Amino acid sequence: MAIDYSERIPNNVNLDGDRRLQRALEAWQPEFLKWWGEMGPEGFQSCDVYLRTATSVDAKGWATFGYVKMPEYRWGVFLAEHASDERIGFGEHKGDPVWREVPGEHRGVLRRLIVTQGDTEPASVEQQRHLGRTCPSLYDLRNLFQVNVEEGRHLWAMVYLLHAHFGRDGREEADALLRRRSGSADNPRILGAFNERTPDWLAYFMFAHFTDRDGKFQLGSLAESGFDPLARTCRFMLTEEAHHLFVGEAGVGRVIARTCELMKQHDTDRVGELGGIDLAIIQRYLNFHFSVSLDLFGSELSTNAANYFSAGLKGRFRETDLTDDHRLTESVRRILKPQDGAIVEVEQPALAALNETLRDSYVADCERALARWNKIIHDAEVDYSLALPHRGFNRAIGHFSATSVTPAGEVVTREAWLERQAEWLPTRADREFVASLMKPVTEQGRFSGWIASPVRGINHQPIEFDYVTGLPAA
Ligand code: BYC
Repeated sequence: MAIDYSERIPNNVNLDGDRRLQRALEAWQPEFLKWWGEMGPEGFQSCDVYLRTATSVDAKGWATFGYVKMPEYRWGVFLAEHASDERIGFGEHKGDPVWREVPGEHRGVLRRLIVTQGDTEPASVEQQRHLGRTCPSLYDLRNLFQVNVEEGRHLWAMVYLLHAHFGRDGREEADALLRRRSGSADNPRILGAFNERTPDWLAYFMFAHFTDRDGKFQLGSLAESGFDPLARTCRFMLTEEAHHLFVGEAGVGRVIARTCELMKQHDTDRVGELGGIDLAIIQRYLNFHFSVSLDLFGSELSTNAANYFSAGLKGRFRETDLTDDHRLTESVRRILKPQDGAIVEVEQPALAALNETLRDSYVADCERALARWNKIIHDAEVDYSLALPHRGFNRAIGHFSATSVTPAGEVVTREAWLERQAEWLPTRADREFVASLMKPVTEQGRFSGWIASPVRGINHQPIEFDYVTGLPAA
C-alpha cells in the first residue's frame, strides 16, 4: 500500500491503470494550484515549512517529515486498506456486500454528501488564510500550515470520488468546489460555520477544536458507508484529522494555562492589562464556536439523515461497536425540544433523529475535552470552570433556531436574550482586544505573551526548532 511519489498525482488507487480518470484529475490539478495560490496561506508560499507527508496508508509510519514549500506539497489520493469485513453494516442493505461502484438509485444523495463534505475543506483554508501574519510562534505557524495542506488533501480525496464515480456531474461539482468562497455573498460555502470569519488565533484554536471535531464525527459516520471507496477515503482522512484536533485542543489549553499563570502571579482575574486573555473571554469564544458547530449536525429530525442511514450510505459514529439491530426501523429515542416556553423531552423515531444521535456523540467528546481544560485551571489552583452552553443556545439550524435559550438552558424572550448577549458571546470589544494581542512572534523558541509554550516539539524536534524558514520581511 505504499504511495508512489514519482507520479504527478501521488496515489495508491492505481491511477496509471485508468488513463481517462488520470487525465481528468491532471486537468483539475492546475485549477487546484491556482485556487491554492489565490486562497491558500497569504504571504508564506515561498517559505520552507517542516511538514509531514503521507508515505503509506498502513498503521506503521505513514508520515515522513521534511521542509517543503507549500505549493510543492504532494497532494494526492490515498484510500485506507480494505476492511476485513466487506459487508454493509447497517440499514436496509445490512449484510450485503459493500458497493465498489455507486448504486444508481442513490447517486444523487451520495454525490450531495460528498460535495458537502468536500466543500468544508477548501472553506477552512480560506477562513484561515490571513492568520500566518499574526502567528504566536514558529511552532504554531507550522501547525497551521500542516492543517491547511491536509485540508487541501481532503479536498483532493472528495474530488477523486467525484471524478472517479460521478461522470460529468462529478467533474462539474469538482470545479464548483474551487469556485465557491467562504463568506461570499454571491457564492458562499454550503454550511454555516464555514462562512464565519476566523479573525484571530483564539478563534482558530476554537475552530480547530470544535469545528474540526464535527469533521471527526461526520467522517466517522461516512467511514461506515456501504459505498466502499467513500468509507476507505474517510478512514484515511480520519488519521490526519487527529492532528487537527490536537492543534485545537492543545492551543486553547495553552491559552488557558498562560491566563492562569498570569492570574496567580498577579492575584487578579483581569489579565488583559498583563497581555493575557481573561477566562471570561475564552468562555464567550467557546460558547460561539460550540453553538455554531452544533448546527453542522443538521436538524434534530431529518428525513435526509434517515434516508442516508436506511440506504446504507452514512452510518452512526463507530456503527460496528453498537449493539442494536443496525436498522432502527422499530426504534425510538428521546430528544429535547422547546415547547410552550420550556424545554421538554419527546419520543421520536430513532431513524428520523439520527442527526441528534451523532450530535450526542459529539457533545460527549466535547465534554471530555472540556474536563481536560478545566483540569489545567484547577491544577493551577484557580477557582473557575469553563462550561459547554446548553445545546439549544445560539442555534441557527433545527428546532431551537426559533427559540431564545440561555447557556444555562433557560428559555427566555428574544428581547431578554439580546439584552444579555454580551455576557455570552464575544463582544466587539472582546474581538478588538484579542486582535490587539495578535502580534507575530517568529524568533525560534519564542511565544507570544498570551499563550504558554507547548510541552514538546513536532516529531521529536525541540520546541525552539526552526519550523518555518525563509519568512517574508515584516
Ligand atoms: N448550514 O435535513 P437537514 C469537516 C441544510 S466538518 C447550512 O437537517 P441533513 C471539517 C441541509 O443541507 C464535516 N445549511 O440536513 C471541519 C438541508 O438543505 P436542503 C463536514 C444546513 O441533510 C473543519 C436543510 O438544511 N461533513 O469535515 O440531515 C475543517 C435541511 O437540513 C446546515 C459533513 O457535513 C448548516 N449548518 O444534515 C475542515 C458530512 N445544516 O436539503 C473540514 C456531509 C443543515 O433543504 N453532510 N443544512 O437544501 C451531511 O451529512 C449533511 O449534509 C448534514 C446536514 C449533516 C450537514
